[in-house]
Amino acid sequence: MKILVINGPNLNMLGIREPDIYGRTTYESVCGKIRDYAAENGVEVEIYQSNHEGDIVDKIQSAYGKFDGIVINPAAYTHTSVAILDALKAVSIRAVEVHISDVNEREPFRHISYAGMACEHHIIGHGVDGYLEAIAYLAGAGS
Ligand code: CA2
Repeated sequence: MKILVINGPNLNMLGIREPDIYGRTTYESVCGKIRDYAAENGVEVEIYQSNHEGDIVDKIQSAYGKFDGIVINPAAYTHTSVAILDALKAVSIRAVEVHISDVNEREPFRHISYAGMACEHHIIGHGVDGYLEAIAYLAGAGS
């Protein structure tokens, strides 16, 4: 099974600022955890991060026919991007939405998720372990 993990804007800053919200694990460490977990579970994983909406759309489109699942944390684009929602719908790859923080307990503008409307499962507020739970879900369910 091949899973593409996509992270949106500023997630490359993890562990550097706002540790009270996003924890102290750096982005590189999160990527390491994801790679280790995937290898232990026989999953092939590619991790992608971009600060640019169109690049994320391009990456989702390029996954068509190549990946069995997408784990996506669109970060701030979660709450604004119909383009990312449409791209996820267009490729029709099983997708899981991850948020490190509990967006539903934060500002009202974080309560809407466009990308989430194309995802079959949502892991919200479980910290960076949410990425591993998402991989476990995709690898376990329907594989
Ligand atoms: O909780 C999440 O995973 C979010 O997707 C993170 C986004 C935020 O806009 C969403 O509402 C919820 C923000 C990612 C920015 O990450 C930072 C990391 C370190 C320092 C500052 C921002």
